[in-house]
Amino acid sequence: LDHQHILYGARTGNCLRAAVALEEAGLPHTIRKIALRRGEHKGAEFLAINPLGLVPALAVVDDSGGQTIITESNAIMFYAGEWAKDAHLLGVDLLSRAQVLERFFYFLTEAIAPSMAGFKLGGAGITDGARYCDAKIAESLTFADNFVRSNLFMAGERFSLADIAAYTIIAAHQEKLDWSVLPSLDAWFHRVGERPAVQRGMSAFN
Ligand SMILES: N[C@@H](CCC(=O)N[C@@H](CS)C(=O)NCC(=O)O)C(=O)O
Repeated sequence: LDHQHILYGARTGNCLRAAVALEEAGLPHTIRKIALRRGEHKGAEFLAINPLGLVPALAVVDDSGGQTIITESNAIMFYAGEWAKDAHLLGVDLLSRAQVLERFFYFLTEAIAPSMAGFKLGGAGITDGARYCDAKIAESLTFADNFVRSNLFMAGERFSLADIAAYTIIAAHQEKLDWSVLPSLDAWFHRVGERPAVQRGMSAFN
């Protein structure tokens, strides 16, 4: 069964995580940029794809032209991970999968969710709240140095969805971290940043 994949998005953390996951999975897709600044995501054409008016959205188009839309960046990441069994983005067995999920949800709940909250607080003029979120994110990311002290990657010796979640949020906050005390995280950040699929995904919406 041949499916065509179209990723709708913009250069934001949620879209980049989805784009990197598709690239690491080796899942062929086309990119369709949505101009957030022009409000394209609130226009009728995009609302027909995602009525929430949010990116990313992945269209899975079948041979007869019917399409299924997957929204939520993390659902798109799991789709990519399941699609490419050989890429082992979700671990290789029950235990390694649990370890991938443990680290994936660490970055999602301890850094990415606070980052979304901070962004919204900042937009609402609640700058103390935004600053508090930023401090929490820096603390969580600093702790992550421990995760890669004796492993190549966040959930062990294999690259996984946990590394993708970590990489995009760390890239967004890299100027707020004291890298002099994060030697393992620094080495990991370069290791991941050198992956061609990560580079392609990170520049998908340029
Ligand atoms: N929970 C969603 C959040 C999606 C989301 O908030 N997307 C942002 C860009 S990162 C967006 O479309 N913002 C436009 C708006 O809020 O008007 C996900 O993880 O995909």
